[in-house]
Amino acid sequence: MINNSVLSIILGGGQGSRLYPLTADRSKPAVPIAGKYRLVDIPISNCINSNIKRMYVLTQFNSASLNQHIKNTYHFSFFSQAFVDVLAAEQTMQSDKWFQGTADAVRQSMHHFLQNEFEYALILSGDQLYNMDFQHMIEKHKESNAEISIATYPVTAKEATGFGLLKTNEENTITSFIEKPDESLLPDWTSDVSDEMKKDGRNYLASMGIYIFNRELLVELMKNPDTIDFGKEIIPNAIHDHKTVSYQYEGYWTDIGTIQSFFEANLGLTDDIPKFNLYDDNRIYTRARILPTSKISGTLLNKAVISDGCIIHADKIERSVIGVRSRIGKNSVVTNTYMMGNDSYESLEYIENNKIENVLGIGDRCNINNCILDKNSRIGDDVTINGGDHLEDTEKDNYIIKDGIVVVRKGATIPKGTII
Ligand code: ADQ
Ligand code: ADP
Repeated sequence: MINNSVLSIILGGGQGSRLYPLTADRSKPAVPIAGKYRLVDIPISNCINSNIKRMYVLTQFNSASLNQHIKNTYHFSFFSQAFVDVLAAEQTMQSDKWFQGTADAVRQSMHHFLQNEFEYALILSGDQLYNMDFQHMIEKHKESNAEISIATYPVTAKEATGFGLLKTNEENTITSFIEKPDESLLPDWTSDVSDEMKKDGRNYLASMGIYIFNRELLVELMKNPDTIDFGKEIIPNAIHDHKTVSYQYEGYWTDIGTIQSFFEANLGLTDDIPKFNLYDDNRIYTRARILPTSKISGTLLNKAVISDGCIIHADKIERSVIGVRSRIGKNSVVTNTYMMGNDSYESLEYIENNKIENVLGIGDRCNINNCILDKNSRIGDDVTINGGDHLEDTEKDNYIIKDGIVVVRKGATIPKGTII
């Protein structure tokens, strides 16, 4: 039975500038993660696992790959009311129709939501890695007679300035809220957390950007066109007039909105016991591609996550995530790298007939370290890419360097012999 009282709204991304160049020509929810998924699969799967099966994904671009992915992945029975619909900002970047912020995105799409029956709107961020049972949060919301619930997570002082912070009373009602406070204000914002959290220095209660709103309240709050963001305006104003409770989450949760956090979250999947566990009955759904198994020859694999359909001859792959249909040539060494893989294969015949010098994937005798290789990129033979703090932020036609991570653009070629 599908839950008809909850409608899910997934905030699929602003202009995606922090994830540039991965968002250069695709919308943020379509960014590939973990070798075979896309960012949007995480919140959608959490909803499906929580038996919430009516979802809207709000995004700035209506990219072909996002629509194709959603259309090809989330098939529901003809008789079901379940759906995943993408709603994109309707005009160009220059136009003021562009979603100005999270609340504005919801406001501009409100007429679509109101065509559905629902009592509670579950508003989710599209760029977070976590596994959460939303039903439990909804039960707590109902039990406490709240009008708004905010999922919260204890964080350290170092992390705290990047989040909305809040304080609660004994009943978990939120009494004050500040969006991304200045460091100097932090001493006023500590919370009473469990001993275990205290031990880790996680003394601040952060908003996870996951909200439940009662339908009528959301309609009312969206009437004020001056409110642009949930964190900046809606929540700080609403807590004074409407019962807003904190739902403290205990599991693993991380924001993957920047190149660095995106990179670390992906490589974290190679840990012996990853914090985000894909090896679980709580499935993360994605498109079934029906690819052959991976073929690996003469390669030392250590902490490697290898997706389907790869052809690998490398000497070594270590602490790396290798995406679907990846090809890696002889005597190459790949470390600390997220290779997203390819959309299609390049046959030997095609390579020969077209005299392709830099074939899809990584060539022979390459050394690739601290790198993100976007899809369909070509790393020629004898290329060395050694990312790290010694490299300055750079922007080139075929790659960029951000926080020491070398990001090779989608479809770009790094010609043979290049040293970065
Ligand atoms: P941020 O993550 O910094 O803080 P924001 O950039 O507004 O907030 O993003 C929230 C979500 O909405 C993200 O998934 C983002 O991609 C998406 N988004 C942003 N602008 C959008 C737009 N114009 N249209 C569609 N989607 C858009 C928020 C809260 C904090 C909280 C953190 C937790 O404001 O209080 O602590 O989330 O990560
Ligand atoms: P992305 O946003 O991932 O970079 P694109 O907009 O290029 O992707 O679209 C990629 C989508 O098209 C994927 O779903 C991929 O599987 C599909 N695709 C691309 N090329 C082919 C192909 N030759 N055969 C089948 N599917 C393809």
